[in-house]
Amino acid sequence: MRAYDIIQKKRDGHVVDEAELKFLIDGLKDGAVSDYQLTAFVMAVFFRGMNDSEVVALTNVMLTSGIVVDLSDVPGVKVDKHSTGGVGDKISLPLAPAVAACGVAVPMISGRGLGHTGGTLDKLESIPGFRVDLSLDDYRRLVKENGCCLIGQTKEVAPADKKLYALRDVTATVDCIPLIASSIMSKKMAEGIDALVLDVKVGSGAFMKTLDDARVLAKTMIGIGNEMGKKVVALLTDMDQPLGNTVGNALEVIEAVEMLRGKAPADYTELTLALTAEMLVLGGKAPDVAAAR
Ligand code: IUR
Repeated sequence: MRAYDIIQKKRDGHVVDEAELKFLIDGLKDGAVSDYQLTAFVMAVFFRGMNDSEVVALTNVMLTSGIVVDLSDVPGVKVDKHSTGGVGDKISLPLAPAVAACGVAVPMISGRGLGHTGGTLDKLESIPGFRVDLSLDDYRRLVKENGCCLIGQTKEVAPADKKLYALRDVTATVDCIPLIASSIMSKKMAEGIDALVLDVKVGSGAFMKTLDDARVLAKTMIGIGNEMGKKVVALLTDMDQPLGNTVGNALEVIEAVEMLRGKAPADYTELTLALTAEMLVLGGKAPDVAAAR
């Protein structure tokens, strides 16, 4: 196999298979494939796209470049939530403990701010002394003990995604739906979850500016999850204005605490309830969303 032939195949609009994707991704690690070859391939994907089987294959190659956490000794259905990123989106902070308090375990590997959007880890770190760099062993233990744990992506989780994302970031290939979907899902599938709720933001403050694009991204991620044996639900939610009344790490933590006290703005409260309810249904704690709420 040669990187040249795989790049040419995608450049000319043909379908590549999992072995070819694995050759490119693994080759980057051991030096057989150079950064410029992988980025040429990624640019070809940007223009030619990927079909459903290619997106699943790419996700699988990135997922299996690292550790897939085994949480089988944590009882019950494990459910996470992922947001595609917005402004003032501090939902994970009250959502994870609220869902855990209702008896569904939430293993959550969160991200940093990306572009203009904030990251859950950055928000948590505005609490003096709060550590997000826990090991996967601590993560497993805390999910078991507390019912939820939020940590940052460790070097063992989807390392190929980290490398590929860094290359996309400097080659104008971030905003490409198959690459976004496989990047997000490779990390989510490594968490040890059984089910996932996606909050796909749409609007001027989101990466997806139109409902059509948001729907394609949501369907692509649902397809990947289902193909990997997970239940996945997606809500398309408004990001034409910030969520809640605060933007900024420490301010958002304060607003999240207010939320847990029942005193948060209506939009923030509604979306937290909507996502929490979906998670409780997936976790088997309620027959439907109305009962879960
Ligand atoms: N979040 C990810 O994990 N990957 C991506 O490509 C984007 C957001 I955009």
